[in-house]
Amino acid sequence: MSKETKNPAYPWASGGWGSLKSVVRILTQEKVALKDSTILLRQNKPDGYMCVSCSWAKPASPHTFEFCESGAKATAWDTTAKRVTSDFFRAYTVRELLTWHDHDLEEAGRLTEPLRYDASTDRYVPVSWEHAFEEIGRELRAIDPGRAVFYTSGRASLETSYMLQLFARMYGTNNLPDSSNMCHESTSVGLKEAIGVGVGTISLEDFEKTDLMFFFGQNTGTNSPRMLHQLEEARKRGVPIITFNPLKEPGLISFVNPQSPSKMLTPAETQISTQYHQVKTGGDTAAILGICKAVIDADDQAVRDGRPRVLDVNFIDEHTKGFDEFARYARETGWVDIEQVSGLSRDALEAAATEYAKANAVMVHYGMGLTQHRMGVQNVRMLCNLLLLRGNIGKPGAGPSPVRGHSNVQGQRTVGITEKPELAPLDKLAAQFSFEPPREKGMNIVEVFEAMVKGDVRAVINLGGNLVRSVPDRGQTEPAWSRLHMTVNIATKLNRSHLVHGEVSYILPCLSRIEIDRQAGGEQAVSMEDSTACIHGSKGVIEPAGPHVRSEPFIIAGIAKATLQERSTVDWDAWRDDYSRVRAAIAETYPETFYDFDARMWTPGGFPRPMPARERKWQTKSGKAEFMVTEALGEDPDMPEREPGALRLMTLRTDSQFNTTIYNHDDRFRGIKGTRMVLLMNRADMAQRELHEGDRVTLETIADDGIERKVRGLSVVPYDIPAGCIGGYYPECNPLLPLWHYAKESKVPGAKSIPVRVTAVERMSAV
Ligand SMILES: Nc1nc2c(c(=O)[nH]1)N[C@H]1C(S)=C(S)[C@@H](COP(=O)(O)OP(=O)(O)OC[C@H]3O[C@@H](n4cnc5c(=O)[nH]c(N)nc54)[C@H](O)[C@@H]3O)O[C@H]1N2
Ligand SMILES: Nc1nc2c(c(=O)[nH]1)N[C@H]1C(S)=C(S)[C@@H](COP(=O)(O)OP(=O)(O)OC[C@H]3O[C@@H](n4cnc5c(=O)[nH]c(N)nc54)[C@H](O)[C@@H]3O)O[C@H]1N2
Ligand SMILES: [Mo]
Repeated sequence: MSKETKNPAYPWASGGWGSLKSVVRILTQEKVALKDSTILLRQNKPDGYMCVSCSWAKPASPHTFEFCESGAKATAWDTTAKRVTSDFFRAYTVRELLTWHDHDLEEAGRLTEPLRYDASTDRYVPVSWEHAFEEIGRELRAIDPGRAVFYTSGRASLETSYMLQLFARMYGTNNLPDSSNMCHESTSVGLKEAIGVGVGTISLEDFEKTDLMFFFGQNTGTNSPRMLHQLEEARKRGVPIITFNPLKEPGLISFVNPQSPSKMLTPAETQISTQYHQVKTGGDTAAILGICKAVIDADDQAVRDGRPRVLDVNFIDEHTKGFDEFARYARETGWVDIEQVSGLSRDALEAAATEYAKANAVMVHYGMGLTQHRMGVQNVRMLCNLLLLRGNIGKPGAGPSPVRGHSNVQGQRTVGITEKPELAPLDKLAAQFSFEPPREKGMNIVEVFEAMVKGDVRAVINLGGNLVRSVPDRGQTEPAWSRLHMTVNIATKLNRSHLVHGEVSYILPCLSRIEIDRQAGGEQAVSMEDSTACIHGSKGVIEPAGPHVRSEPFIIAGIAKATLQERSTVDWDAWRDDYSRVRAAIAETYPETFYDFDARMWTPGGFPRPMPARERKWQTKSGKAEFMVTEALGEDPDMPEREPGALRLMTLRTDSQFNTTIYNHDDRFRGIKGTRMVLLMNRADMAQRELHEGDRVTLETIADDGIERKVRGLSVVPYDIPAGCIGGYYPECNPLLPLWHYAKESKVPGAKSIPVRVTAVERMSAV
């Protein structure tokens, strides 16, 4: 069956009954008792726990059901009744477990005991926490700190993150990469240069005041579904939504609120996007420049006609730098080039520009479709150009809105997790803790793996994550991982990165933040920052997964104390026993943001971080908001445009996964069932290669570095996707992504534009 018309295999709106069924299915699969499922009602509430799924804002007056299908799945996954105990590791060797699918490893259940790899039996065997800390500490002391790496996946709380960065720096390294290196680092770099803050400037209230929204490369229905509430409300006020996405994602087309009983009975859909532009992958810089060009042309015409200006000239004069040069560039760039690179017509882009010019307050939401490209930072800068033309930053209802991924990925940066020394308050830390922090730059994820491939990394401490699955170039990076001297994994569930282990390897089971965290100082709470830069408290509500499972702060404190010994000026035991002491230290380091932290973290809706750009104070090099002339229209220098048969592969998420965690093998919204080994392809591209639905193909990366990168057995699905662009799933397609194919200025891997060709074909269809 073809998937070319409007959501053919998923012909109804996102949300609705499909969503409810899917929630019930996972609660049953994970054996979460129905009475326990009421914990969902405490999700994202001021007195409850913050969802472990996405980072979307948590309103001050939440809906009764302030959770979504994705959040319910993530909760069920953590609160599962299934357990991995020492019996499990007695039953299976690591070699056997390496043959398991990612889904099956995590599906085995929650980790319950600290484990150490035993080479003589090829098994993980239980050890005491004291033994684990002592040996990890001893090993770390024996290593040059520059060759140890401390990775954070974006779930860890502000308290844990602050402890980890301080520990790493006292130990002697800024090697503090985090998941944002593969995600919104293009935002952190691009927005910072343009407007002086590396995060979005919008708040939830802005949704009530906006009169136009753009979406670029963000799949709301799957990845931040609670945001659909705000979109639905804005649509009711008649706010237009203009979307740019190569795929017609159901969640961006229409929505039935599964939590609104009246709508479930008479399933009225809310139309989400009022214009939908199927831009070519990597074509956004050109598309946005086209909109800018049309707006500037309209302004030129208004000047000639003596009509009111289209540009916000006062804002441009007072607040920005570089306008004249940018305007010249936009006027001089030809429509033919813009149309060719974006894959969109001048008419379509002018239609978007017409809406833009009418609106007083415009928000731009965006995600991985912009950031994970060779030109990822440039995409973000071009977006800022568009906003600046009409003063759409620092006024109600307007601003850039990078929709963040993991639930505290933004917050980790706020409290010092960064490999860039200039972004960490090193002088302050030095004075506060009387030590000399390292000043040299640490490694980001790409640099870590480049060094690892060369054999220059000795140990990796993973606070969450599954790097052998999530990073590029599996053919090189996975073997490099297995050559590490030490791998330490602090995790809730078993994954492949634990099995492709170093010589000394530990799995340390930690609490999920849905669980009650009891320490000597009583029950503890933690905090995190959402996508709109608001900081919230979070308190666990269910019993821990087992008596030997420990909190992340407990584990970091244990490793830090054992490693640093008498060198440490921190009383790690005291911090472990009472996290308000950690919060006091955070408040001392960052008084402007975190004053009175303990009390303010319970503010309904969270407390906002100071955000100079919201007040039109620009902490950029020039002290102004900066326009940027891009180097090129967005052409990817790694993409051999002239090679016949070259295709751009984007790697996608389904509604049944959270990054490398695979809940099941369906992609409900895109109409794919039971397999993730698919290739979404335009019919014209299929015809050109004489491919039929269901044929199995091999993809090969186009590169001239002599390394063969292939993924075999991808089943072809005809799909409504621009010609020359194809789609596959993350992480299955990661072997195709070269480590050197990343955004130039941010080093975010170009996961949405991998140059590939189809090689072998296994014909499954009767021709
Ligand atoms: N349920 C669930 N929720 C999640 C996650 C999850 O895996 N599952 N992951 C979390 C994390 S860490 C993150 S970072 C976010 C990710 O959330 P998103 O930012 O939405 O990322 P993706 O799902 O990778 O892809 C985004 C969209 O970009 C489009 N796209 C691809 N290439 C281009 C392009 O060149 N231009 C444009 N305009 N669009 C393009 C794709 O069609 C897709 O709709 O979600 C978070 N939330
Ligand atoms: N090709 C391609 N590659 C990509 C992407 C893409 O779109 N395409 N997206 C990139 C993005 S945006 C991201 S963010 C990265 C994510 O990459 P990672 O951070 O490496 O991966 P995750 O899948 O988020 O991590 C999953 C593991 O975290 C552990 N975990 C879960 N909850 C907790 C917890 O509360 N505490 C601790 N300590 N551990 C926990 C579990 O053991 C689980 O197996 O992948 C990137 N890689
Ligand atoms: Mo992410």
